[in-house]
Amino acid sequence: MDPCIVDPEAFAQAGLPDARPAAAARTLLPGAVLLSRYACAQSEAIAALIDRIAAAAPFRHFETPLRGARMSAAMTNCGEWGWTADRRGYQYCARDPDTGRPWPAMPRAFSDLAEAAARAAGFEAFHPNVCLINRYAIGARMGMHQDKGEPDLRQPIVSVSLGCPVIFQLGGMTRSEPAQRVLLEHGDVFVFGGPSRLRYHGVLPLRAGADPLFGAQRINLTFRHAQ
Ligand SMILES: O=C(O)CCC(=O)C(=O)O
Ligand SMILES: [Mn+2]
Repeated sequence: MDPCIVDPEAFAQAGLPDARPAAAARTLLPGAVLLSRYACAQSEAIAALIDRIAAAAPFRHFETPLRGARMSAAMTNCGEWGWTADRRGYQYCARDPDTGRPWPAMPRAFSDLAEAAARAAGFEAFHPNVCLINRYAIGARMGMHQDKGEPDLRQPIVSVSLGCPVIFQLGGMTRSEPAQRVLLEHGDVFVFGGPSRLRYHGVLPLRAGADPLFGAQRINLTFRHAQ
């Protein structure tokens, strides 16, 4: 084996932190940048913070306007605002509709990570005030959609993947344009803004697997500036 390539299994078995160096930023399309393994070093701290957030604002499967169907990913939020869905539509709310309480504050470690990733992808001055946390069980997916509910489209979206790998679909500005498939693995951070800010995107059903830290699921943190 090439001595520069670290076997992730060996690290997991030895119980050592994943010390693989982050690959260079890869621009997939103008404004769409993949930072491979960028969040690996923080993943245990992030997992603990997600547990605290979910204790105050539990994961739930939002109902949608599509004849009352529920999202297949379970969701919660932290930050000043939270993304929500119900039969009437999609909206940002300052309070968790299930508990009536404000969403848990966004941990500094989260906003620091998201801002640094945005800078690494070429977006200065990103100020996330929402972190939507998506939890995918095996088989859960997210259909093609645009993130267009945020008034300031100069601010990018920063998307952190943890746990089981998934195929992300990166499409065009219309639903019918063909999408490229991108493998998102544990620790990968995908940033899309500028000319890619309104690209359609989604994830294919999560395939069976087991991550050493997150088990048979995938977590996605989607940082946005809303309102
Ligand atoms: O899970 C992902 O990678 C994408 C999530 C997403 O697009 C969203 O929450 O709007
Ligand atoms: Mn999205």
